[in-house]
Amino acid sequence: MLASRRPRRSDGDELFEKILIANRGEVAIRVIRACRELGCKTVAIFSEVDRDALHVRLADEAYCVGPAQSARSYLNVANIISAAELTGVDAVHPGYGFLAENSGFAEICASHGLKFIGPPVAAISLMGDKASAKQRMSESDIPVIPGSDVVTTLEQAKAFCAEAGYPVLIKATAGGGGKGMRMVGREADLAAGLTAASGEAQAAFADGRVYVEKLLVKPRHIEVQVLADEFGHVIHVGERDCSIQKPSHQKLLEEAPAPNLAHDVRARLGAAAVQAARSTDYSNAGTLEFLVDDDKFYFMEMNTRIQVEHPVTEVVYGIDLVKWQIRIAAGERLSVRQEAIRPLGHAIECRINAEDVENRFMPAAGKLGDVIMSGGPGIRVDTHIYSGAEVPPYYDSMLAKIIAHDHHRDNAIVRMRRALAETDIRGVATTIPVHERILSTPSFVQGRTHVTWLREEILQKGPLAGAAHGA
Ligand code: MV4
Repeated sequence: MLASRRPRRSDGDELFEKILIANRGEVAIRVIRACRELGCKTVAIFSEVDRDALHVRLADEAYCVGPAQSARSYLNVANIISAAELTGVDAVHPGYGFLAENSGFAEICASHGLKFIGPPVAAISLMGDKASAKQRMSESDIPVIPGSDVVTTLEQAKAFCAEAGYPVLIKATAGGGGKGMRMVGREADLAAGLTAASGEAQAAFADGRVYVEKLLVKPRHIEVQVLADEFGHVIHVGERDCSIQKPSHQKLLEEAPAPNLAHDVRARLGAAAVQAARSTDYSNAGTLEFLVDDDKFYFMEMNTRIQVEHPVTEVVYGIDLVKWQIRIAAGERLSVRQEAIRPLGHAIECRINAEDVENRFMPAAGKLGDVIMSGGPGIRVDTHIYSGAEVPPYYDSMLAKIIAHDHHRDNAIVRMRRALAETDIRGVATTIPVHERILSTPSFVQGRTHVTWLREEILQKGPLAGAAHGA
């Protein structure tokens, strides 16, 4: 059945009537909340193990799209499109993960008359290929890390490395997230590095192409939030420092603004992000990731979705990014001018995952006991868990995000320590102990972290105090 849909209006006083949220967990709830405040009805989807999930309860309607395994439910395009048609929604919000950066899914939505709440298909595909993304940015005068083209022979790799100097980093064209990445310190190890990286990339992405970059030593990961409407108006909403990541390259703690960032570097990052979005005819929300080395920065990749860490930007800039995603997709013009985008204070987000930090962040599924979340002044908690809920082993292990906001970074840190102390999640091990350690480490308090800081200053320094949390 193909439900009739109202024509969309461009004057912005009318949004979608009903939106399907193609996701689960806290982000599904985040989107449902935005929809409700905008007056849009919501349709949730769920897998067989998510019947009692909070996103299902909070939506106006909910439909089961398959068994527990993501490939058969949250990634099941046919079933998701069927649910959208059956319920007569006019738009689909993909959240993050799952189908959010799948250009094929965005295309299928469009061909079924469903507005995909995200960027154009062409922008998703361009940025999904790390080599083409880097090339486009380079052509648009955005600084990129010195690197080779795709290397198909050892000789090509050797030629680049001899010119750039060791150490180098081999990266997968289809990669991102660190998969298929190999550091090589000398020419003698280059062949083995190429074989390993290419093999890993082939296994992970069915695409073994790799390229080589000069290795940056102790850079910071700083990303810039952009918003673009469908009429070519682009703004940036400041930066986030996401240098604190697990060995698997998943972010653990993020903050806005980035501490100790020179004014001119901040301004140049913002301008580069806007230019990058313009050069790809971008629309909707997106994030430009950069590696920052003192006063130099380099484009790393662009995420064509709303990100997990978007709340730190929201609280510091007083802007609802998810509502803007929906408004932009509905054809509204961005009414905010760049000059009006001003940060107020500082925000830190801690990701509370069901993981055993002592056991290399091993995911910990199971039935939760009592769950007590924090709150009070300057604390926002985005979560889908509740006392007695099941944490299924099939999905991402993130249970909650605690966001602490205050006028100054030092106070935001104090506030986050208070929130972590109040939080009591029984039944599974969580990342709370590692956050407590991070927040009381002097170099963090001084704002002197970088991408290898967590490993060097926290994980290699022995067992965590307070590991008695949880189970
Ligand atoms: C790098 C780098 C140093 N030099 N590239 C890691 C995942 C992928 N997105 C890119 N990554 C890196 N690329 C060059 N040329 C260091 C990293 C890196 C990293 C980057 C961001 C956040 C955490 C990281 C942890 C280790 C290495």
